[in-house]
Amino acid sequence: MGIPELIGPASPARRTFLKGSSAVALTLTHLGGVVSGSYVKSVLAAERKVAYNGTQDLYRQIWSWDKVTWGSHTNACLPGCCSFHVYVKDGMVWREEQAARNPAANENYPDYNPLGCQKGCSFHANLSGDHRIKYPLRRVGERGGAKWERISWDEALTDIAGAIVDGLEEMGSDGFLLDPPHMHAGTVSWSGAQRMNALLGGVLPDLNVLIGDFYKGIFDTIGKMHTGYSADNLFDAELIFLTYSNWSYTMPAIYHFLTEARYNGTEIVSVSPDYNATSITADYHVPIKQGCDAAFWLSICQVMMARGQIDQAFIKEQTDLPLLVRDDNARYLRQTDLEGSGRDDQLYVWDQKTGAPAKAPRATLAFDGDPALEGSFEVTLANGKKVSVRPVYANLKAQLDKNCTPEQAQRQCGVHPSLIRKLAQKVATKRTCSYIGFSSAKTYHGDLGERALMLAMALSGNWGKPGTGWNTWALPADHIELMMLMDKTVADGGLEPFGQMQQALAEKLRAEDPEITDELIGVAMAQQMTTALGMVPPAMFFYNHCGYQEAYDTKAWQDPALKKSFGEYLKDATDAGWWQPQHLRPAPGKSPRVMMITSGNPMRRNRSGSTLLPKHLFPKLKMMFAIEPRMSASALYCDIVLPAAWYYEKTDITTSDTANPRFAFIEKAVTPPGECRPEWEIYGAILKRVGEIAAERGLESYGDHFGERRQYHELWSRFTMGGKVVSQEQALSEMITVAQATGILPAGTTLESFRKAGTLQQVGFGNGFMKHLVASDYSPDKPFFSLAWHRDRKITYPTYSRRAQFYIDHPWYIDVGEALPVYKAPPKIGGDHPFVITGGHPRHSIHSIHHAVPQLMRLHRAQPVMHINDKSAAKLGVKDGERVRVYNDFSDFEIMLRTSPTVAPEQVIVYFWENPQFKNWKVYDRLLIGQPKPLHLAGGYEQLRYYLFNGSPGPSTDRGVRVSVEKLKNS
Ligand code: MD1
Repeated sequence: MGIPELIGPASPARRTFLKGSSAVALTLTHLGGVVSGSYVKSVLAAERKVAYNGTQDLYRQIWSWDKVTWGSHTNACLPGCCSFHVYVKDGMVWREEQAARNPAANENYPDYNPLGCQKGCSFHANLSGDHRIKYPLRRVGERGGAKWERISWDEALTDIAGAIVDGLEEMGSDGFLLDPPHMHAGTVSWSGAQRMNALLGGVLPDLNVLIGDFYKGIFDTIGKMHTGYSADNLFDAELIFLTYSNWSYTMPAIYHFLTEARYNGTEIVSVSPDYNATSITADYHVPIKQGCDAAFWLSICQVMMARGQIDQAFIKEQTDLPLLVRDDNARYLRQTDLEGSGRDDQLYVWDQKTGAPAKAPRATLAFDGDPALEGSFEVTLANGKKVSVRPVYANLKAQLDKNCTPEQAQRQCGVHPSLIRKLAQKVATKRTCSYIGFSSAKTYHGDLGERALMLAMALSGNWGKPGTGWNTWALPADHIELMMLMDKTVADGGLEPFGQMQQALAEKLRAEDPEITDELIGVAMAQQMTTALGMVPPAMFFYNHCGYQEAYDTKAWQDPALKKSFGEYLKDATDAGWWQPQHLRPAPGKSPRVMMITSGNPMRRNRSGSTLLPKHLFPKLKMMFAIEPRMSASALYCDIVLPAAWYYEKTDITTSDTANPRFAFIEKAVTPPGECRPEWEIYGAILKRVGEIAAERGLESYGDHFGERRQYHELWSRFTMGGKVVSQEQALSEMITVAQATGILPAGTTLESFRKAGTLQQVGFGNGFMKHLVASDYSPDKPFFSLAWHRDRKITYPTYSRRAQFYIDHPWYIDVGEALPVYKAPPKIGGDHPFVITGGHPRHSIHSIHHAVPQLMRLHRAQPVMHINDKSAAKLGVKDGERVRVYNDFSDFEIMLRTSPTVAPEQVIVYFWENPQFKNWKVYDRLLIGQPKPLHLAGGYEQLRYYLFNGSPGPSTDRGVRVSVEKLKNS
């Protein structure tokens, strides 16, 4: 307990017990929103005494506590890390409220208080809801039949471990599948699940790519996507673009920074097809057609370039826009072209000082010549051939003038040319900051939109300085990642092998390329780690193992410029060696036999998962089990469900993110109900039993995907670092030790000092690759923004050209016409249907867990709804509150309509809901398909490479899927 001074007064001196009084009953019932239901029941049943001297005593009663502890919620919310006070009485959490202890960076900026939203403020109701799982359960009857028997932990562990041993014996380590956990279960659990998988050698589809949070366009442009800024950086912006996002729904805890920025005269532009809840308070709403953002941004660029309103110095130094491209083959001019030997990735600019081609430096962005941006030049190649070359800028300008004027853009994206010209003027002259919402990463051509937006930011010099940039997500994560892989505790030298490995790798890579950067070495380390964790690109896993072939290979649902199907491109890319066996697991001929679900909900989150997984993946599984605090849509399909402790029932910390760079402590405020256990201890118990069962069967080892043998008896001792990290608190303590050793938390931080502090500001991004990716010094007393090292220290970018790269001369990109950012009409995924479906994270829930909270259900219709334009609904003959069938060529579902003029005429919106909330559990995701873009299989080019959370096709492009809507006969 960290904050004893906040404990309320002890029981009131005067106790009057009013047995069964109707006055008490009435008042307590009215307090039901803040006092837990079971408390009210126990008073009414006369089991509990209440002091009563009038209604004021009842209110006093709810302000008197046995203890107040620190709490927060690790429900994969961004930015998260909202520190709460949790109020406990009689062993139950009654309420929580924001601790509001988040100081401003310095006196020139607003503070972060109160930090926390309605979901956090009502979380306690989840702990005792009907959906809570308290005991191990075993399926009775069919999978998904929702019939259970209660079993002991011993029986459950024996069944699960037995199946794991069977799977490992039959398939080797490919027999174990970890459905990628999200952060919901907490930082310790998140590490623990992946640690368990790494030890078993199992397969782990990449979470970030799977859920659709990988921003491919940003990655293509600067060679990385993990960038961001702290929320107070917005205070330095003069112009803020919110695109693909709806902050008043998804960022309530930091929304105030937007309104505070406006006191400075900052203008806010909301780019969105619907006039969403954030557009209402913006200065400009850009009503864009869904998925057509590239047209808008390219015409902004066209206007800026035509007016000459560009930051020449910035683009010459930081970007590839001055690099020379050959007219004859559309490829960069290379050293191998000019000299007949040398580096393929040594590229050139035309130096106006010397009137000759000059090598674009690869070791630094600094260049003392003056690169041309326009013009055509003749160069003689090593073979004597003369070719003409032009800077990327010249080609880009010609392309934009031809295809991307505001009038053309209006036809493509629906935005009026006068608005485009007005906003182009602002971008060119103002300190501009963007927030690119996660829906961009879930849109088929979202990458083109991102590349186009970044081009506008480059032309205006809007990154790497205060009040600029864009946000994806970046977090200091060394402590989490190392806890997945460390063999020993820090005290026993557990960090040393990583230092040695990093050094060895750096020496090897520097020998191959003396100009390699620390950032690229970090990426190479991350690639090693990815393989060690068994992480695989999810689109290929879905394609090969989960029945997605037919959907992905439907050419009509792909960009028409693609000549082949997804499967054919995958084959070509694999033959080229871009995808290796470690990426394509389970190996051909092998199948997973056991799937562990912990802190994830694949039946809801995998697009079309509820249609395809039960048909294609589940039959291959001899055991699927979930570790869950509540009965989720996926747990409902499992063979065994293990009860997990939830927030306030286990000690943990949250994970800091750029937007809110601090960590919150979560205390074990109450004992978990029934037989719930923290996940770390569950993983350990499973591995222990695996070892025991193997020994009983006389088995020593099994084969892994590296061709090595793994010893059964070592699994538990390695998981627990030699028996030293067995409990949740031991694991957290070790994680905090790593965090302070790697420069993420203040030196000397311990479990106890953190518990006392309740919340701690990060001190840095650690020593790992994240530090290089964000590429800026972090200081707790200043707002944070990314990419300053590139701008100020001239450190190169981790791309093929070593610059921010708008021209990708990979043959596949050239072939499909995406070498430069271009506008392409969205493909008709799902068929030729009149509406595009969009979605987003809902106002009243973070992912699926708050849907059942009574206080929140009172704020919405307590059942799934689809938002539709009122005139569109009228044309269909449907009214608000009526039910419709939504369908496309792939699947269908039924839902209630909610009409609103704020929705675009051709759009329908469904925010998150969970499967059992739909008739026959037919969740809306079942027709979303998640068509990956085959171009994203391209590799063999510096930034077109895979490592954890990055660099592979997203099986999650659900925004903009086509649907039809029809009134249900008996609606
Ligand atoms: P996930 O959340 O993790 O399965 O899905 C995450 C996902 O929703 C995200 S982050 C994105 S970006 C994505 N967005 C998205 C979209 O915008 N549109 C559409 N159509 N689809 C989308 N799909 C994904 P979810 O569903 O909340 O399930 C998490 C499960 O974790 C459980 N849980 C816990 N489990 C354990 N063991 N311990 C805990 O402490 C704990 N807390 C929560 C939770 O009950 C739920 O079933």
